Amino acid sequence: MRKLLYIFLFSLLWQGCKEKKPVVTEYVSPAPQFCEDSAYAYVAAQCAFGPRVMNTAAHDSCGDYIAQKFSSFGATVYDQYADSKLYDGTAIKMRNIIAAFNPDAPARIIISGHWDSRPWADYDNDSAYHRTPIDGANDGASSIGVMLELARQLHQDAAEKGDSSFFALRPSLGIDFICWDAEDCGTPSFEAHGENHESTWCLGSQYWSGKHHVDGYTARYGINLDMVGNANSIFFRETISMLYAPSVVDKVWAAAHRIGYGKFFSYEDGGAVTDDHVQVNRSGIPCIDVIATDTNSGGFPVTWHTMNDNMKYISKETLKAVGQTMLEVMWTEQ
Ligand code: AHN
Ligand code: ZN
Repeated sequence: MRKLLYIFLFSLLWQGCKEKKPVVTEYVSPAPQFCEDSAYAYVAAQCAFGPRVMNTAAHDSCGDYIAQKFSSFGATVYDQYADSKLYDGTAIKMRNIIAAFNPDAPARIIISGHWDSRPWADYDNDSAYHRTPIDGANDGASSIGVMLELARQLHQDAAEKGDSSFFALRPSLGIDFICWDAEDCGTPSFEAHGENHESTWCLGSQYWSGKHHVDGYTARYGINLDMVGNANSIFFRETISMLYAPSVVDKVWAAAHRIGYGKFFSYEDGGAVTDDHVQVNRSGIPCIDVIATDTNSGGFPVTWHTMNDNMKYISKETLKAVGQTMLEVMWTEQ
């Protein structure tokens, strides 16, 4: 009898101990792992063509590469070819590349970035290079590199997950990766800036905002990526994004903080930037800009519009922080 009592008391004690154990609630993300090595390889592959300046063979070949990569990952690729003019009247041929996943789904999300590179290193310390085109490893190739890796993840997910794949679970959701052309050809600083200076940037997205790639196209929201590959990068909340799409800023910043990349996504306000997201907003779709600020200078990345915007300054850590955050946003979307 006494033995039973001891067993009873002991078990009470035991239960008590178990209950006092601290409850560890660790967030488990539903998203797959973004591979920064493959994103890095896609950035390098674009740079290997040479500067992606309109009306050049390097540009055209790289456009084919990007379109082919997206289609190899199972996307439906739309091309938007258009004519435009530089600040000085030079005629250019542009190509926006839109890679659609689950193309017939009514609820769509845009993830975008520009694929052209700046024709002039007009902020290089050496003025001898001011008219030389740049690699644009960060300014251009980094966002497309991240987007290609996101597309590869969707493709892999579809191949491996079957009935529980991303789109099987979200049949009415579609994702469009939009690669803008002719973003970075705004009037160079060595020329007098006319009064239409602002409109000399973002020519590809300007065209798209007037004529979407699909009639009647719309999307829930957009996230534009710009300069997401350099070391010493931090992302502030950009002013125009906060005006037109504050809930999208909240969504993306919360996703980053949830998965441990909070140090890259600061809740401080950045300034307003003329970028492709402005054109997406203009066409009625709320869109934010995820654009880097240099942690040391507080301005654009130090290689911005210089000959140093090359692979030497690309950081896998920054690519990973942005790419994993994007996967988190996608995989927590209903
Ligand atoms: C201007 O400098 C006017 N806008 C910045 C947009 C940009 C250029 N992003 C990359 N290159
Ligand atoms: Zn630029």
